[in-house]
Amino acid sequence: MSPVSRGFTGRRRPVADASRLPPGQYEERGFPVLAAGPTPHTPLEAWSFRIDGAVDSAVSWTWDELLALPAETPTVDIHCVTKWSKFDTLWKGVSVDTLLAGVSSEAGYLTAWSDGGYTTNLPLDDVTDGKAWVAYEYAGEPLHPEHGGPARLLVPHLYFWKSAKWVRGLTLTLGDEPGFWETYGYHNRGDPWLEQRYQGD
Ligand SMILES: Nc1nc2c(c(=O)[nH]1)N[C@H]1C(S)=C(S)[C@@H](COP(=O)(O)O)O[C@H]1N2
Ligand SMILES: [Mo]
Repeated sequence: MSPVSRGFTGRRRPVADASRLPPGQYEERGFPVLAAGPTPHTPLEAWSFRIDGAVDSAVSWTWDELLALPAETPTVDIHCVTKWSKFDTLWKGVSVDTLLAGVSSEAGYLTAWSDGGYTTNLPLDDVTDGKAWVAYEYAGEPLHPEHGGPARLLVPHLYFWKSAKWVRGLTLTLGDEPGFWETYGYHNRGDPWLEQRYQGD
């Protein structure tokens, strides 16, 4: 008589759409905070975003200049390597395509770097063609400092460690140079659908 919910125990509720859950992940309805260090607090007057490295000439934007660029409002699912996934997160930010539009480069990769020293590496192909943003709003509010405000990288199709919080720039590189977690054994690319959690996966 009473319906049995098979396969679900404890506080984990049934997944609304299991086909959106990559292998080994569970659906999280809260928004966990994960960081390897303390939350930096850079004043917006001192904030800038810079694209440099293997480029013909570096470009940078002040906070006001970033906000003046055309923005997008992606709704995306996010997947943390610690196994939580969160569906339908709503962001506002500038597409990396827009930031790279005036940049001429032979680079195949980039290192995103952040206030506080965090870095993560990505193939250029994983941040172009509408796949990544520099996001400064979450759920209609300015991005909370704990979640990477004033601005973070958002690369939702890869594990969330690639979405560098407090991001300040992208350094383009000719070769793939491991970032913070990648140096500690995490996978270089981190596709959640291929369960690329650690080197060798
Ligand atoms: N600067 C910085 N960005 C970071 C991290 C970090 O430690 N420092 N952690 C990464 C990891 S492992 C995850 S899962 C997400 C967590 O983002 P959240 O705290 O908004 O959930 O941020 C990523 N970006
Ligand atoms: Mo993570």
